[in-house]
Amino acid sequence: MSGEVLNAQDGNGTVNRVIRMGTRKSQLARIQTDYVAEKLKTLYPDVHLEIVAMSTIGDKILDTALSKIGEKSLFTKELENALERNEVDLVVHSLKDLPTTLPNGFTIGAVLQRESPHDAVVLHPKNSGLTLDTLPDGSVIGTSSLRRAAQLKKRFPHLEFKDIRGNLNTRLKKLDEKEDYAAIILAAAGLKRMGWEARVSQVLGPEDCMYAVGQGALAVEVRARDCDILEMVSTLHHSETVLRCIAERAFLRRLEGGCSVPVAVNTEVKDSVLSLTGAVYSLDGADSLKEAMEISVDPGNKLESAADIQHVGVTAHNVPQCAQVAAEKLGVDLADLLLSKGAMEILTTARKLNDAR
Ligand code: DPM
Repeated sequence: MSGEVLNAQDGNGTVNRVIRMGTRKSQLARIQTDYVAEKLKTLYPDVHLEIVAMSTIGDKILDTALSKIGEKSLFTKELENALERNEVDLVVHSLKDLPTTLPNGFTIGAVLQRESPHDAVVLHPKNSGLTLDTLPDGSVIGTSSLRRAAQLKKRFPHLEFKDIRGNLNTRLKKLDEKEDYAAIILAAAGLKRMGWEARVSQVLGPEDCMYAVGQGALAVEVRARDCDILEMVSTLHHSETVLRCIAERAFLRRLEGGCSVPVAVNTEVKDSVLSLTGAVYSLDGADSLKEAMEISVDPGNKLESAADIQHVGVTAHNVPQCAQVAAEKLGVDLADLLLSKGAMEILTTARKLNDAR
């Protein structure tokens, strides 16, 4: 694999490898990739990094709600093609944009420490000082996330919800320069990375809006067989984030959910106990199922495990296998509990209604 990439010997006989990092062209994607590049540069000063930016389907189709495009891996396919053709060696993604089942031959080689996973309210400047509670009746909130709309419709029945698409810059512009939206909902993590924290008027806690699977965490996708790169990026793993995200992704995978279903989670690790709250919603939030479970992720808690296996697409040799097995089991068990209470009916109806919109 490494034979495909430029290798150069320097005077000391150490290998100066050129690592090509693939990224989407959006400003957020560039910022995220630069962030990972900085981390790698610090850890491996001899490695030469090159950044290759490309457009994806998700970037090209800007007028349709994400959940309506009906194409899996909206933001990832072109980048994976480049990875497969050895045009790049790794790709930095927002973990929440990565499907729970990756195409054969790829793996998530690093999950970095999570930023705030919560959603945030960004107000039209004229509404400064207001909250979702105090916005006038009929105020229009912009979001194309079925998950956000479902939870917030139920919690704030006086508000109305409308799709809004485009990258973060486009959305903020649509909010500020028109009168179409009273506020928009965005991930706090993305806003922070863009340096727009000052625009956050309200961060939504789990009682208002639980977050999406993987939200706030960065992931590095690599070729599963590229051991050199896999080992290199594995030093970026953040154990607690890895375990939380394995549980969340296992939950979503068991529910057969993609990026377009109203599924939300909340996770926490405390005293070696991983807890997961998971919920599914009808499109208007009127129907919902929510349950919570926890499991010990103490490395002393020996659960049977096969060595060297991926957990919902994640390869993390340096995180205790038994803890990863436990995290995956937690996600699957919680999904099974919700399924036994009728979660599939709620999701199937939501999917049908969304397709018919
Ligand atoms: C996914 C969703 C959205 C993105 C659906 C959801 C939001 C779509 C929308 C799966 N991916 O959250 O329920 O608001 O119309 C996305 C963002 C980030 C990663 C932007 C955002 C940045 C935060 C992060 C789009 N993907 O959610 O505000 O790294 O988690």
